[in-house]
Amino acid sequence: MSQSQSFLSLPNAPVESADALILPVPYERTVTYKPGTRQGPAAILAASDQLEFYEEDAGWCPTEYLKLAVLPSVDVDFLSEQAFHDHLHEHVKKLPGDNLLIALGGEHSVTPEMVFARMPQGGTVVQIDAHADLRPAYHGSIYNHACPMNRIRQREYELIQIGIRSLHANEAELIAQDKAITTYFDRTLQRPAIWERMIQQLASLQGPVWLTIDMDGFDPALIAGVGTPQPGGLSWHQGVEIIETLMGNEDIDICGVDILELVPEPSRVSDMMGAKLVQKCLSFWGKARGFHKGAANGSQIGVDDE
Ligand SMILES: [Mn+2]
Repeated sequence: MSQSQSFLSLPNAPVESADALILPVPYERTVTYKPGTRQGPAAILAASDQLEFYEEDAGWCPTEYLKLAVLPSVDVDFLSEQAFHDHLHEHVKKLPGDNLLIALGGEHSVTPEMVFARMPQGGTVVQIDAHADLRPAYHGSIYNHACPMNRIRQREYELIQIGIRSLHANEAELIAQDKAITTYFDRTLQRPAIWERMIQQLASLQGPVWLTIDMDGFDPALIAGVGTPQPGGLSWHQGVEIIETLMGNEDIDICGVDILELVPEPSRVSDMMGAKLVQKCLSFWGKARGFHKGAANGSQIGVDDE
């Protein structure tokens, strides 16, 4: 476990003064198909070294103004699943607030405790995913990566699912019955009117919001590096539009983002996509909150980028 990981190879700001925290959570215990997601956070950070400081969509260099801190990886070495999840909760609860938290996984089971710790007042979870992840238990455990959104609903968070294309009949029934779950199935999103309705819903959200990005929500032709691939899925530009819409909505308080289930692969396309998703979040979030009008004292100041 590296103790000095960084994003864009930039020096890490002190945690207390950082505008954005990046938290590696290399947890892999319950995955069922292709292993390797424990390597996800390190691969995303390594790929970030190849990004430009300039972010072309919002048209600025986020790190010219934002101070970043990549935190040491969360300890994942526990005897029981519950012990790990309890630890994760306490760990995240101790982090300073009033910043953008971006967690890097690791498997999808890590989302609920981070949401509970960071968003205790309730709110909305927006989930990009191929799978509904609404099983009450799987292989005998509520902590399985097939279950996190069920745990979210048990605590009464509203749930918006985007890109779903694989689920159990019981999950389909739950979606049909539960008024607090809005599910945009992948195939219906191919219709421009449905896509637009989804974007309008995100643009009109208010209050605390958590964005959880399971990388398998994207088209596996684009990103092969996921543990449980499914045909279909979001395009890169659709994913960016979702992030831009949420981060640019000033009526919502982004309590956190997680980018999960990456399994690094030799082409590094998937790793780069994870890194660029982090950069898009930083850029749209920072621009919408006016950092570009503040002092240029971000992490890249004094760093040679030629
Ligand atoms: Mn998932």
